[in-house]
Amino acid sequence: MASGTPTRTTCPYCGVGCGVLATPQEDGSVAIKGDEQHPANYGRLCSKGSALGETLSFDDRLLYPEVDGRRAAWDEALDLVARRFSETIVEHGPESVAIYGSGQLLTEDYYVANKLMKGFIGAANIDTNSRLCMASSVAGHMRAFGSDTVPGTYEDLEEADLVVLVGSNMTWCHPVLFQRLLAARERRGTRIVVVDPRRTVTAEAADLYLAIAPNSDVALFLGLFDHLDRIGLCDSAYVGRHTAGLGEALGAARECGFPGALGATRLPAEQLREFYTLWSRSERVVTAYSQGVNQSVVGTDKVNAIINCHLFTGRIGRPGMGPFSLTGQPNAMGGREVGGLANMLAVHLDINSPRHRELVQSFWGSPGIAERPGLKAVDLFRAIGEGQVKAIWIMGTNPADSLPDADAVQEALRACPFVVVSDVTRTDTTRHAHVLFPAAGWAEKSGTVTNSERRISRQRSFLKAPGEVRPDWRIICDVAARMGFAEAFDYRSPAEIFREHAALSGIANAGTRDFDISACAELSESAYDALAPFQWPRRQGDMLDSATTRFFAEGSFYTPDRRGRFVPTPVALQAISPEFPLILNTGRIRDQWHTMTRTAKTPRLMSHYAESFCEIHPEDAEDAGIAPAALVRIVSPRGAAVVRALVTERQQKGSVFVPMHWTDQQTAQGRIGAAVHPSVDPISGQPGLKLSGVRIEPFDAAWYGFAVLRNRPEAIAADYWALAKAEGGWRIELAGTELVEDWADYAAGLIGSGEDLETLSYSDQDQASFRLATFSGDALLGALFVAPQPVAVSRTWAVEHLCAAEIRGTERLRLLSGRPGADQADPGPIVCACFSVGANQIAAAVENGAETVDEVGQSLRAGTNCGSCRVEIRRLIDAAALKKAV
Ligand SMILES: Nc1nc2c(c(=O)[nH]1)N[C@H]1C(S)=C(S)[C@@H](COP(=O)(O)OP(=O)(O)OC[C@H]3O[C@@H](n4cnc5c(=O)[nH]c(N)nc54)[C@H](O)[C@@H]3O)O[C@H]1N2
Ligand SMILES: Nc1nc2c(c(=O)[nH]1)N[C@H]1C(S)=C(S)[C@@H](COP(=O)(O)OP(=O)(O)OC[C@H]3O[C@@H](n4cnc5c(=O)[nH]c(N)nc54)[C@H](O)[C@@H]3O)O[C@H]1N2
Ligand code: SF4
Ligand SMILES: [Mo]
Repeated sequence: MASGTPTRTTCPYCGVGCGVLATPQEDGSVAIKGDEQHPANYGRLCSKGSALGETLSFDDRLLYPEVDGRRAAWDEALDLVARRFSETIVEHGPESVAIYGSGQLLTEDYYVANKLMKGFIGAANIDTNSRLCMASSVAGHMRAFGSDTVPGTYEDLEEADLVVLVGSNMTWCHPVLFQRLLAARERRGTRIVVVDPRRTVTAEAADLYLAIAPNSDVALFLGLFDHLDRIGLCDSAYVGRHTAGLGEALGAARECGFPGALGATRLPAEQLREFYTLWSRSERVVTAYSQGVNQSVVGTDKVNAIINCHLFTGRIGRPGMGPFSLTGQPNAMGGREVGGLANMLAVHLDINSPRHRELVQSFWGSPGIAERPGLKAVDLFRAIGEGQVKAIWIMGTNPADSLPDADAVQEALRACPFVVVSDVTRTDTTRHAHVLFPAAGWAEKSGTVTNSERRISRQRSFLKAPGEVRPDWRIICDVAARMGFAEAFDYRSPAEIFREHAALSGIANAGTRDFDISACAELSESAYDALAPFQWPRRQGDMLDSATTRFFAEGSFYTPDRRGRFVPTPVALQAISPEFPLILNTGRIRDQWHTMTRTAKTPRLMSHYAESFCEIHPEDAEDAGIAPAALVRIVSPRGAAVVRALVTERQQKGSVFVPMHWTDQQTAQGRIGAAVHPSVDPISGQPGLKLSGVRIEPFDAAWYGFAVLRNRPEAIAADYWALAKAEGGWRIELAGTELVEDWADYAAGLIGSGEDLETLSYSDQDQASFRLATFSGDALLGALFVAPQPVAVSRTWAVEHLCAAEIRGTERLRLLSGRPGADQADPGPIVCACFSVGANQIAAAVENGAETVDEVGQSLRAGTNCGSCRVEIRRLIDAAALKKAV
């Protein structure tokens, strides 16, 4: 841990699972670099990974346990949780308590949480946010393969001739893997097809973009299946030897056929034909998919519709081909391995099998084992609301924002007799906690995670834990011990837990189950410390440096007859009520991670989008009377949210898109989860987070405001606000439905006041135009701009004043006028977060002759680090070229 020594660890964000070198510096900061030896990223990092060092401050960390909102000793908090859980179980049975975990826990944390609930409490009410993320992929894999197996590897994306990205905004969500794909395209001319109802940056990088109607993926792939059959592309040797169930599945495909696919997807016929031809002619094809597939009420069918086409052509498990589920969270895969979902057991054993239950029970030496699946996330929170579940322990996830019908979730938590939350910081969920456990964060804890290609990597601590925080595995074991299970939870290190997990994976396995890492069952502490990234399986006797692994090229599925299954997937379209006629689609943006508890701490990552927004097609905006950059209210039968309108043709008519990220911590009414419907896929239990019926209406603003502030305001008096960290302070967007009487007074409340401060202000007759800047000595303390329409002040330029040591004379007046002078360039909205390069700077570089993304990079460095803004830079170059042409 000495300063200057890099620690090899793994990025805590997405499922790409990049290796990171973290080096603590003398001044207390941490230098972050990509690990060139890690096979996921070979040294690259994206904007979020690169900014990890800026998220490690302790300022808003939870440092001590709390009971009912007051600081408590560990013993008191642990005793209370153990006692309340035990009492609730005695009084109401084991199914009256629950754990809600996360794909962001480490495998070792996850393993002990699952062991406690299924093996010692004896019920299966442990579910996780992976239910919102990977459940449909898991269910689709189980139906087709008999196991939750991702057959391929990242190299397949580089060795394919065609990569189809279905419901994946890979440029922003799996950026480093996407850069690997683009590099492969440079080398071998890979064709990329993107299937997404929304024209994303990924769609713009594609060779063919299919803007399908929302949720029509099943029909798209049924049409493909039918096409493959018609042109005789069945690999009959593979199908005959290794699969079952073709007849019925093919029946469904024939029933749909080309006309069915055409009708459902609403694509032009020639585009559909082009896609089918491309797919059929490319033996090396990878169909990679993410939440546009999983987060649907027909998500499992989408997965199987894709897998069917690969089984039919035998294009699976060989280099450069296969279906590929892109995992979201850093350890969603590890969570599945330990059996963290309510319908799984452990190490890919089946909770419904008495033999498997008996294996696990005797291995654990547990008093009784869960005999049936527990409640899945959406049902679990409903059961809390209805009073069936009376004690819940939430770890490493923020359901008050991220579950659908999020207001009902908060109601349920409010009504629940006993809520425990383990987190690193305060969130919308922690405000409901009776007991709050301060968890060690990324930099302070050790263990393992598994990425999208089944690669297990070490996470290693490199900072001393602050305050009294403890790693999650330790907290769980401490509670388990106090519940009377001390012996079974007597672990001294994560290595000990990992060994047990590895040993369990080998029990009665002998190749009958995919997940087997029993070669690691005897790892010493030092071997665990030094463990290099490896892919499973690693069976007993396997070499520690065994080559890349793939599954199913020669069949050997994990069904009872070892045959893969075709699954019939009939077309089912979701009805939309006329009262809520627009489809609300939700998802991610490049620089934020989920509910922003870490990424919102860095100004760099807040500069790409500083507030939430709703992408609306121009015609829908006009129909609803919503002007660009105005505020829009999104209303569903469940709840509502208010965000900025982003009117754009990238959005197809009839749908709107809102990022999932913003919470009550950053904005007034921006929790989009409140408007999202809780309907789920009946097979996987995964909610259809990409499709909710809504209507949109203008937010009736009497005034709009924008302010830059040195200090975070204590209270914000506005019907709408969105606060973001900026270099040197904060920036805030404001709006109100009623005019403010005294703007100077209002500004003082926001910025601060005092005799030693100097204030300049300007106001108009109309009561809705006002500007004010307050200076403390030579430096800016804050500035407020108010207007009857959305405030037209360059945000980047205004924010820069917070860092200026000295602002005097005309510069002060210019700031008040809200316009940069001729000698001061306005960088424009930030495009490249790594080097803070704005759109205007890029436009100027293009004006000065830069014609390609690389040339822009040469003059500004933009796009030369993580590369995830390169598509946006391309878009700006094209726009400038178009402007020149007309
Ligand atoms: N920057 C960033 N990266 C992340 C995360 C993050 O929070 N921020 N989170 C990580 C996690 S946990 C996950 S799960 C992944 C998610 O990664 P992705 O799945 O790539 O991201 P999303 O934005 O959720 O959704 C992907 C796309 O699905 C599209 N879509 C919506 N409906 C449909 C449909 O019916 N059919 C099709 N084909 N597409 C549809 C949406 O328009 C959207 O562009 O990202 C991971 N990476
Ligand atoms: N509308 C809509 N909703 C969605 C989605 C969507 O696309 N649309 N996507 C869904 C998906 S795919 C996902 S994965 C979820 C993600 O949703 P969440 O899991 O709710 O989101 P996070 O913000 O990642 O929450 C992680 C929490 O763990 C805390 N934390 C970080 N490290 C640690 C640690 O080591 N220990 C502990 N105990 N806590 C820690 C963080 O501070 C944070 O509060 O959201 C889902 N919800
Ligand atoms: S792509 Fe980015 S977020 Fe994902 S693991 Fe790599 S550095 Fe982290
Ligand atoms: Mo996810």
